[in-house]
Amino acid sequence: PTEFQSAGQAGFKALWVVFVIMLIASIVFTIRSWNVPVARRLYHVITTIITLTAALSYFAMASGQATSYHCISVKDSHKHVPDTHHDVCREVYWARYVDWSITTPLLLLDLCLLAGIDGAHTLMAIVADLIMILGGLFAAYGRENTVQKWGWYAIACIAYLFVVWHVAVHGANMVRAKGDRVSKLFGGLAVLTLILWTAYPIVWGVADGARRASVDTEIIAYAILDVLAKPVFGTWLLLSHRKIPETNIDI
Ligand code: RET
Repeated sequence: PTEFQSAGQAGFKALWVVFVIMLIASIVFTIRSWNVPVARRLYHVITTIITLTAALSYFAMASGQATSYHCISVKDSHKHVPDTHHDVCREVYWARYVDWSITTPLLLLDLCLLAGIDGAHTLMAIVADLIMILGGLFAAYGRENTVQKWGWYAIACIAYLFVVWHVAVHGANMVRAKGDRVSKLFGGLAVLTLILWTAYPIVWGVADGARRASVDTEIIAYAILDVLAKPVFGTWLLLSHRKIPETNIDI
């Protein structure tokens, strides 16, 4: 007997709601970018691209695209029939990985520009980030519940630690040169980012990996995280840097 795990009413509703939120955020960020000094307009452009990309990705998911069933063989839990398996076919929204591979490097770029991190470390952080996201994609389509799937998951988690090191640890050292006000803003945004980003692999492990949470629960969990990591993060950054001229970008 094959078990199918797919989105229901609640899931679709959440996808449409986040689509609208991302669209509104993109419009507001665009309008606000018009009267920002050129030296700081890049933050607005980057952040608008982030929410716009998410809006498109959510449109694809909400309209029923960008998903495919992925089946894995799971051992039956009945103790008296120890050697039987059944297939669990679950909807995997691959649009998320397209979205994340565009938006997470841009989120890091926002933080790197703010902290004044050099080009070498910025590029390394972005490459580690791409390995993390694409590792997650390979893990999501890993064939069995074994080395292939969880090996990619482990590689992605190690890449995530590189991201944290390059951006949070190195960034905290670099930002001091920009003074107290930028340091405080960077510290706040970095802590928010660290907490939110760490939740993603946990949701993934329970939902996509172990298949212990329903597809609707997964959609809602990612929806909350995405709204906090994109429009809320973006609003915080774009409102704060206006009052701090030391956040000017040199490129
Ligand atoms: C995966 C699974 C593999 C291990 C790790 C992951 C981390 C994902 C992260 C995603 C962040 C997404 C954001 C989206 C924007 O709103 C790919 C789930 C470590 C950190 C911030």
